[in-house]
Amino acid sequence: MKKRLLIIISTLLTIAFVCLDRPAGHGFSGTPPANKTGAPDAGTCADCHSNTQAGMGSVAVIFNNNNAYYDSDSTYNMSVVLIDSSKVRWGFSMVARDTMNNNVGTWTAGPNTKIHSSFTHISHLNAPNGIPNGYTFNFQWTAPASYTGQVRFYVAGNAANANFDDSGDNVYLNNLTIEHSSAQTPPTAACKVKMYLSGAYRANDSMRTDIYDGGLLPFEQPYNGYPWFYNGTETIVVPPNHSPTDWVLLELYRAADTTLAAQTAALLYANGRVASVGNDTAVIFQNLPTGNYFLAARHRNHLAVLSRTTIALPAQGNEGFDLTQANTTMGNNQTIALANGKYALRAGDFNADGLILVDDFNTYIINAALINTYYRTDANLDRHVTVADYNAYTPHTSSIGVAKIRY
Ligand SMILES: [Ca+2]
Ligand SMILES: [Ca+2]
Ligand SMILES: [Ca+2]
Repeated sequence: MKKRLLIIISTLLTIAFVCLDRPAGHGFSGTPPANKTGAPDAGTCADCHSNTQAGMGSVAVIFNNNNAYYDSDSTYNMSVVLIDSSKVRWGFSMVARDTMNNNVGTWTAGPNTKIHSSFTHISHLNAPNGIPNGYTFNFQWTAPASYTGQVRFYVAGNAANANFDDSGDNVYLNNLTIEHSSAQTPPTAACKVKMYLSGAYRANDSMRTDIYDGGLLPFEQPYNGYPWFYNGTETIVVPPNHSPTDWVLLELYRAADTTLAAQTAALLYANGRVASVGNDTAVIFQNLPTGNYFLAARHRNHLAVLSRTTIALPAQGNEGFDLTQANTTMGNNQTIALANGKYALRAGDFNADGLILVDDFNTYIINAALINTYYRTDANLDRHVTVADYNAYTPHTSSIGVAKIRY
């Protein structure tokens, strides 16, 4: 019973202490509450104090004597400079965010500063008072150990009038963007990709590997010619652990502006898995900045598709693109349902222009009988051009690929 009473008293004391942390009408001169930094998901000092950006002053972030770059795992001097000729008391709150708006790096407090909330933001401590015109807070920031790309510091500064009330204060917002040193290259990004080709699909979640098994798969990626003109040097040097179905060409487009960010040729395996040469499980994109990306998947004679959604890369876990699921590609009816309930790219775009039309038939009919070949009109990838390839093409005539990735 005594123990329970102690717990109740202790709880009441804690509540009282939390409330006292912000005495009515006395602002947050001790330390500010969390998430008042002006970052995209945060409030500002003006949530309590008046006059955002209303005064004649300013707040600025200084990074390492105005340096524009940082290196991984390095510590930098930083300052928050508040100026307002009409005020005498000073406070701020700041976070560092990557392009995905994650908190990044760690802080080291300096005079009159304090680190909060699992090191995610830094603020004033015991707001300096009675100092006219402005105040500069100094502290340090240490960059993440691994490549993080662009970092943005968001700051909210409070130039206060020391009237022991939220009124009469000027709140200023600013941010500073710092790039990663160009001397350090971005990391490789591993991405899971799964897709089926309707022409090569047989049954039981499996596609043909006749081309590779027949010794006809080129060792060098085949997308260097028209219409792709992809000049990658992906080459099979050591035989893969499993037989590939064919090469595919993958592209990443930036979510922000849908511009092309990266391309790579990779091997598609019988079970739909796509992996870079020498990698069993993932597609590797070299030198890919951190960001959100759409994926385009291209094959020599199937209709190219663009993912419906984006993912963040480099990925932390098993994130990726499973294009064998319904509604995973942009546009309507870009893929075709298979007997296993999964979806596949449509066979028959023999000239790979993003449309399956009569000119594809004309491409086919020029050489309607070829054996033991790696040829663009072999729609079912059995290494022969026969009427079976015409039959693989006909269900998909009049298919129109999404404009973004058509040639
Ligand atoms: Ca005030
Ligand atoms: Ca075509
Ligand atoms: Ca064939």
